[in-house]
Amino acid sequence: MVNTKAERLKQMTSLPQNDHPYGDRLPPGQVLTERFPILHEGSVPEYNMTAWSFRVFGEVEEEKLFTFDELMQLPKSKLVCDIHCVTRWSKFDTEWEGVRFKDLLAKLRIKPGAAHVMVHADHDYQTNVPLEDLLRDDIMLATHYNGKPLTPKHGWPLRLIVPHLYFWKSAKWIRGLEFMAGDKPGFWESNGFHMYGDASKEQRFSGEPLDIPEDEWVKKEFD
Ligand SMILES: Nc1nc2c(c(=O)[nH]1)N[C@H]1C(S)=C(S)[C@@H](COP(=O)(O)O)O[C@H]1N2
Ligand SMILES: [Mo]
Repeated sequence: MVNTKAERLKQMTSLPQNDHPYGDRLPPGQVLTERFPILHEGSVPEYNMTAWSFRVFGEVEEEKLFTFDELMQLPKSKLVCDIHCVTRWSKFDTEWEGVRFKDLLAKLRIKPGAAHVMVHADHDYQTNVPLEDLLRDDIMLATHYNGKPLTPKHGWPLRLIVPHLYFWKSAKWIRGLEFMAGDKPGFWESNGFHMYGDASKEQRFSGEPLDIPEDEWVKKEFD
């Protein structure tokens, strides 16, 4: 009988769901939390902001390298959204501030064939999102949470917010966007997570066995 950690984990994360008192607002299989869990692979990056840069490359007419100040010249927006982690916690009404993806895109010259984006982040974290999804009004490169600059553990100085997909798509410590013609898996997507990750459709896994050690998967810290 196969009973690897990954198998058990898969069973654990596909338990029948409870009643949902929040209606459609709480996606299937999620549990509401008031706290703000911290989840990531590896260590929290430290930055010298004078050396920090943000690179736009791939299917673009012109590669670009932005300084943090240059990005901060773009229009600022606010966003209130619910977030949903694949490890089953959801948090309602999180408040972010930053630059909308759309407002950054307006400064770029993307090739017509670009259809997907690989979001590149420290330390060596990537996640893929269809370009169309990033055009929504609620996609943000966030600098602030709850009226304060992001804490290092939550992604300072810059993180992506993609509210409608599981939160692993909302990369912390982002350093670049690679426009691509075709889709490619990022870090978790290469480790068995779903290529798209729609929380409302419970797209947690791709169907491949997970090869992530359980202690890493369940490791949690809170602010
Ligand atoms: N760079 C980077 N970003 C990341 C991750 C990571 O490991 N590295 N983990 C993702 C996952 S799985 C989640 S649930 C959220 C957690 O964000 P939080 O720690 O602010 O709650 O960050 C996402 N962004
Ligand atoms: Mo996550």
